[in-house]
Amino acid sequence: MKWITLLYGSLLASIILLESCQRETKEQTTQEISTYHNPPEFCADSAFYYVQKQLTFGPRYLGSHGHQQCGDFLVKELERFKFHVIQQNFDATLYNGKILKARNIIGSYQPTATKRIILAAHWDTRPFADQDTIRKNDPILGANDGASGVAVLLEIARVLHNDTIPLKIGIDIIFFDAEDYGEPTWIEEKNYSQTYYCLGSQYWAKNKHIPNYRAYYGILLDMVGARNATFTMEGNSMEYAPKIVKKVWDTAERIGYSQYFVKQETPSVIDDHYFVNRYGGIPMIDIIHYNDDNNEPFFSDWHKHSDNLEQIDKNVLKAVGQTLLHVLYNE
Ligand code: AHN
Ligand code: ZN
Repeated sequence: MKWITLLYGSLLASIILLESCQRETKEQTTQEISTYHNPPEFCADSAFYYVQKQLTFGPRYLGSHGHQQCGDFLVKELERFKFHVIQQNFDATLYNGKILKARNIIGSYQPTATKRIILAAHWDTRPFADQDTIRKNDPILGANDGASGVAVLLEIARVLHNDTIPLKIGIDIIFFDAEDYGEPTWIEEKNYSQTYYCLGSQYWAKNKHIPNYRAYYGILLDMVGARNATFTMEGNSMEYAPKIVKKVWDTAERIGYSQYFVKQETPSVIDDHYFVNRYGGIPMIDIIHYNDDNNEPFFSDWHKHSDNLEQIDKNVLKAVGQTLLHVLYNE
């Protein structure tokens, strides 16, 4: 009985999405028609639905029931969109010496195309709320820190699958695991020789899912759904892939999203892209909600219980997703 309800639910969701989102029709100049390719529309309602859907699994930290369930859902969804899926299992050694099972999920569009672009986000969530004042030991829901990036990428997969004209380039969507199990703030003795964040990307960068795998460049999404988001030009992205930063920020500006994509350089962040650049040899940028107004580097609900659905703004998901589609369709 339950699967019938589920099937009916997703069917209903698909119908609603089909009605609410249609292909973009924009006025173009003659010159633009020959040189510029307008992509299909990124559906903000569908992306929002994907955030909601992930939250239904509960917190999704390593070892949790929600983590297992959500991972299975991501694989199924990518396969439904005819992406070729590889699950990369590995053992994650935590800051406390414990070892937990983890998996990177890689979905490939046009797996045989040689020119490839990586789109990535972490799919696990933080097991503690160490930036909060209450229930610091309880896991967070990670609507923005986790679910938002994954949601944008699932919607891109849906759009690519639905388009009648396939792109010539290949796209690899990588959902990195074990990004957010870094040592909690109450641990005094920190081991500065390594970070216990970004364990999935550290593993992938040293053990690619395909031998001799290469990509033209990569784009990482981290915390891309909160209202009033500001995506600044992050230091490591500027150091390793300044041209890609420029391309993405120029594209956002061109289509009217400069309120979110701010052309201002901000300090380096250690995130999954750092390890892909450093050990993986692939230039990768990070689109990350940076904001140090209140001495916190990221959005104000970062690593707090308030990182829930209420913080998510469809318009922000749309700005990021539509910008990415414009970039992809013009490669
Ligand atoms: C550090 O806090 C060292 N880097 C930020 C990576 C991160 C955590 N992204 C989301 N959660
Ligand atoms: Zn986090």
